[in-house]
Parts: sequence; C-alpha cells; structure tokens
Amino acid sequence: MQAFEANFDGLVGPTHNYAGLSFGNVASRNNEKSAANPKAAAKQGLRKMKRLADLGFHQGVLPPLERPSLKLLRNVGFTGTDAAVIERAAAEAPALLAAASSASAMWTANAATVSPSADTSDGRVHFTPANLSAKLHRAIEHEETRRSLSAIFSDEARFRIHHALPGTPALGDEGAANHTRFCSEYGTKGVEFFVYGRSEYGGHGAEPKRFPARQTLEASRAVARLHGLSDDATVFAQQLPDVIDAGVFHNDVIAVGNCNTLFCHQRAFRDQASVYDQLSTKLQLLGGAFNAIEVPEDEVSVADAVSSYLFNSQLLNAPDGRQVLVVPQECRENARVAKYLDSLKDRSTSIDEVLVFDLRESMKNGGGPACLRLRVVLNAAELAAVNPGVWIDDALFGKLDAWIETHYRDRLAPEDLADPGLLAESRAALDVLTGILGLGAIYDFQR
Ligand code: SUG
Repeated sequence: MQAFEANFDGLVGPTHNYAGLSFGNVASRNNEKSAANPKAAAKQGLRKMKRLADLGFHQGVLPPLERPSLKLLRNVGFTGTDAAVIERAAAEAPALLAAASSASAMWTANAATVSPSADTSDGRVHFTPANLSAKLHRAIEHEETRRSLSAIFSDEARFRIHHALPGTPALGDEGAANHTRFCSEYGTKGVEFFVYGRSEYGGHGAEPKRFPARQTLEASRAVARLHGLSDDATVFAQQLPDVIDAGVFHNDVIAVGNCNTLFCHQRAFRDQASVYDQLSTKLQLLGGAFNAIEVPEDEVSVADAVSSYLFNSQLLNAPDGRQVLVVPQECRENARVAKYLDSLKDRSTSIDEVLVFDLRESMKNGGGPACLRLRVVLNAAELAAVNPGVWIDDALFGKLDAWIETHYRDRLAPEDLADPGLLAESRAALDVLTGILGLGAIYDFQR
C-alpha cells in the first residue's frame, strides 16, 4: 500500500529560554543563562515547516505544552494562588521554576517512538510517548504530549497511543531521537532500528563516564514489544560510550536514516560493521538494499558533528524522487562540514540536494532540524484520519505567524521566569492556539 512520511514539527512555546538544564548536551550548557528570543525561535521553526510544506512534503505541527507547569510546582510543595506559587518558586527554588518553564516539548523527536502500520502486529500506527526520565524538565512532558497526540490521532481503529514506560533509570526512553526505520518504500514492512546508550541489566560496564546515557536497551526492547514488532525486523545497537561523552546525547546527533539509507558518522555505534550487517541482512529479507553513507573521522570529527549538527539533519524524499538533506546554518559555518557538504555532488551518494535553515534559537539549546520533528509514516486512509487542523498550508502559516507576532515576547532572560505575567500570557496564547488548530480542550487550564 502506498504511504507517505509526514513530519510533525513542534511549535516553539512562548517560554522558550536558556536555562542550562541538560547536562550532557553541550549547547544547552554553553548558552546557560543567556537571553532567548521566543518570537524569533517560533518564527524560525515555523518558516522551516512552511518551506518544506511548499516543497510538497506532508508537514504538520504539534502544539506547545502549557508552561510554566503549575502542576510540577504544586507537586513539589508550592501552594497558594498561581502567582504566589511562581513567586515562591522563583525565590526558593529557581532551578525548579526553570524546569517547570522549559519549552522543551518543541523537540518533538523526543515526543514519542512511532511505528507505521506496515510494521505492527495489529496493523495500527503505534505511538509510545517517551518518558524522558533523564531530565526533570523533560520527564514532565509525556502526559500532556499523549493528550496532544490523542487529539490529533484520535481514530482508535487506526492509531494506538500507549502510555509512556515507567519513568525510572532502567527504562529511560527518549523516543524517536533514538529510533530509525529502514524500508524500500514507506508503505511496505520495514526494519526498525533502536539505538540505546546503556543497558541496566546487561551492560557489563560499557557506559559513558562523563555524561549520562539517556536511553536503555530495556526501554528500546519494551517499545518494540508494545508496538508488536517482529524479531526478524528489528535491530538494537549501542552508541559508542565515548561519543556520548563527547556530547552525542541522542543518536540523532550522529546518525539519520531514510528509506534504505543511513547517513552517519564513522564513530556512531559499537561494532559498527556488525550493525550494518544486521540492517543489511534484515532489510534484504524484506526485499530492500541497505545503503550506508558513512562520514569518516578524518573529514568530519565527532566534535565537528556535535557543534554543527550535520547529522541532526532531515533526510527526506522529495515528491520528484530526489533525496534532500535539511541541515542547520551552523553546518555552513564549520569549514570541514561545509567542505563535506559541498563535496556531496561529486560523490556517488544518494543525497541529491542540501537545504540550509536558520534555527539558531533552537540550536542554542541543542535542537537542530531533526530534533524539531516527529516522523509519522501514514497510508492514505491514515492520512485522512489525522485531525486536519494541524497540516501546514498558506492559511495555517499565516494564522500561526500572526499569532506568534501577537503573543510572544522577543526577549526572555532567566530572571523573567519569575514574572507571573508570563503564565497569563502563555495561557492566553495557548487558548487562542487551540481554536486555530481545532484540537479541543487539550490544556489543563481549559478544563
Ligand atoms: O533534551 N535541550 C533538549 C534538546 C533535545 C534535542 N533533541 C534531539 N536530539 N532529538 C534536551 O537536551 C535544553 C533546555 C535548557 O537548557 O534550557 C534542552 O532541554
């Protein structure tokens, strides 16, 4: 059956800021406590969506979550009116207020792991929201994310939205950022590739030493089981521990896949040759030919990959059949990475074109083009069952652009999180947004 890959980008929320919350994510730490521009951030993300929609890609949008999260602040003991809760948190526990205020749900590659219906035992598209248990500001996302996904993919005959795995170190799950699917065509059964950083019960000491590994093998296997994937069509691979220590906190910082192609760094996985063999053998059983485009360390180092986000790119099949690589501006600013990209036209790879985007506001928190999108492969009937209000077209772009212009600040510094007015502004904005997207009452304050 014919199917398409749709990309659902996270709309950057009104509280976008730099709080240095993600130890192990180099950009987040480097920009800690600098002032952010939420309006520019949201517009940069929206412009990416619009340009890809204009090029003929199926492009949807996922709404931001309500931030600051009063639920978190009340759960950790702050009481009184909403304004009093924020003022007390700002005075007594600014780090908790920062966690409650993060707009981190914009990185929808971490929203969930998604398996297309061609791969699952019950023939439905399966979603498992990621528990993101490694970081407090992210661990509070999954219930609200599930609510948004359920409002968008509401047809239970076609879509199965699981609950997140229990949020505990043994089952740390970061969603699609550590998951890729290989296939010959989107609509036929594919090989699902799960990448983890450590194993809770069978790791035998192979773990990073400096930075945390956020995803466990146990979580990856649990998601594959929940989705009803078959053993002959799944591959599990471990990241090299020392690249996590170099800042590769998710696999999508060092590898990206599309159809039969894996574009990755030479130092992405343990036993990389055996990983390629497994992918190749399993894809061949399904009639596909695996193709790895590996970038050697002596052309682009792991440090170059981390600072430029070369592999946090989107590899997309354009409607005319060409394969397009969507990279952030920072790739042009790193001489070695720019040279590699320029050389692509002279190499016989399957990448036909490179598109460059300014996503600087998101990049300063460690979120490139691939972080900002959740891929969902859908056949025609599934595509028709998606809540139609989330597809980006000229009309929705215009409405969202005007909405951002009206409701977003152009400067948000760490001290501004103490302002209870930000909550009121954010709620007013999200209330209008639910009307624009037609999703019903998805936020707690609307209930
Ligand atoms: O989880 N940054 C996010 C970036 C997520 C990128 N996603 C993918 N690679 N798919 C994270 O580390 C920083 C927030 C702050 O410091 O204010 C943050 O959460």
